[in-house]
Amino acid sequence: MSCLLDLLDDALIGSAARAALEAVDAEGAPLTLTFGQLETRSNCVAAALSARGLVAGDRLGIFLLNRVEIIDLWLATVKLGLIAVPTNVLYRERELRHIVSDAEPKAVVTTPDLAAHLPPGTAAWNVDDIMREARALEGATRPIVSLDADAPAALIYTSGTTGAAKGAILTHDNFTANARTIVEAWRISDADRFLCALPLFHVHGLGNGIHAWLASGCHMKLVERFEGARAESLFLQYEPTLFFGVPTMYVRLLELPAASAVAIGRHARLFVSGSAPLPPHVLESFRECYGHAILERYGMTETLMNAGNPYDGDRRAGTVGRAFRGVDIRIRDESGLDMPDTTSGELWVRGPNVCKGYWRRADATAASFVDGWFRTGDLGTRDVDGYITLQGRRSELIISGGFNIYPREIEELLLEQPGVREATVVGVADKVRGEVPVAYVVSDGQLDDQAIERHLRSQLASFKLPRAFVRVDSLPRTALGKVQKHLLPPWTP
Ligand code: MCA
Ligand code: AMP
Repeated sequence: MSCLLDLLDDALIGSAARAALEAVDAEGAPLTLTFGQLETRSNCVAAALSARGLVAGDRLGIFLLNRVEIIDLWLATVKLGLIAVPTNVLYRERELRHIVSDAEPKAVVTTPDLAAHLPPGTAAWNVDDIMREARALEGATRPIVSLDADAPAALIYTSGTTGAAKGAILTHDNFTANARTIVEAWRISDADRFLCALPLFHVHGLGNGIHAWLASGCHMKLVERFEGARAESLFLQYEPTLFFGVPTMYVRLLELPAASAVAIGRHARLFVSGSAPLPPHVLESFRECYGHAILERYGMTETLMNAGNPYDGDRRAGTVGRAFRGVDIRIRDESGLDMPDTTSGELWVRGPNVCKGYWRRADATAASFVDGWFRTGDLGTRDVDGYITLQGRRSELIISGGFNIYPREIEELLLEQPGVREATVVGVADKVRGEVPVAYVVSDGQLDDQAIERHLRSQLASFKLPRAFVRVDSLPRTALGKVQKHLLPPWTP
């Protein structure tokens, strides 16, 4: 068991003079930092947070676009033993209210424009104020805090089938184990140049991206977000050797001119995909255009990384590869009995990567953890040679561009609308995003689509907005009243 700093100190202290990071500052000016500068900046930020009264175990919300200050704040929370609560910047007041009331952060660090989305009464701290205070504390040394490897480092909210998000309690040891696993499995070294375009409020960007960078001491370029239109110049200028993306990003990369793809592929060493299924045709087209087989892996907020295709050997399209070293994966039936190879069942996971449970949700924790195993809710099979193929989920989760959408949350909002008698939401295949949500509505009479859309937009992150509102006379239901979503009339754009 180890604390995150044990892992990160090789770079922060051991490689202090090395160039670590290229990003832009709050004004958009280029900024380069060494590992040593990251160490001293985060000491000052830790001192500023301490001066504001934060102590180990306090929760601190981080509600920011990908700015370099997230890294300072994250390292400061790690050093102080705080529990960070990184929050999706696309969330709106309703979604944030739940997280803030559940995690009870002492404060949420944000910017004035994003603060406007926080529920009234939230203690919002302006990130620029914190940074100003940190600069005034120049020379601050590391706080002296005795840290336990089993202590929570972050609460990351992930939706449940009820639509109410639950905070997965990720410990120092969870993050450390995960970083060691992927650095070893993907041979990440200080010779790498890592392009990070993933949002840092999810474990893909934070637990894999930031930690793989700091644990390996490689160079990272952090961009605010992935944009298809800017991807070509970004890749050609930075010449990354390493890229982590969601499938939507690879679909966008396939839109680049052939010569650029070849040039990008020539500099690259490894492309990794996760968070949603990578369509086999994307893997094949990418191999043809970029000369690399994307390495697909499988993870979850609650478990960090579970399985991956091999670095050497067959990266098999449509599979998520084998369990990582140190991670046990079993495929079991409803009663918890192991299924034979090639037979479908639910994936149960055990290992140092698995979170401690859900924050203040003993019921949900008890439902998901059985004798030290975590029930993922993902369905799949394992081949005789260990390769796992995911086949969907027990729940109705929709994954759009790598962001999760629970139909129930949208359905509940639709049912509050005047004139909506019944509503259901399904995921419809989409070439770019993988899936998009589409609503089916039974109405009492006239419905104003635009008014409904405006209302939903004010209540939900933009990626959850249904692509269409399809009118139906009734919803197909089982004798017990459950909606049979597969029997709904197909919708095409
Ligand atoms: C999208 N938008 C964003 C971001 N992404 N805003 C801020 N930061 C972002 N990262 C907004 C846009 O402003 C726009 O808003 C809308 O979303 C659609 O953007 P667009 O560029 O048209 O979309 P796209 O080309 O389809 O690309 C979207 C994307 C994005 C960049 C691929 O979906 C994305 O960043 N996905 C990553 C999700 C992720 O990291 N998941 C990891 C979960 P508007 O509609 O208002 O104009 S962790 C996980 O699943 C497990 C553990 C795992 O295995 O990793
Ligand atoms: P999250 O709740 O955001 O942590 O998303 C985790 C879920 O994303 C998993 O339970 C899977 O259903 C899905 N997922 C992650 N990686 C993959 C992958 N490579 N292929 C298919 N689904 C994936």
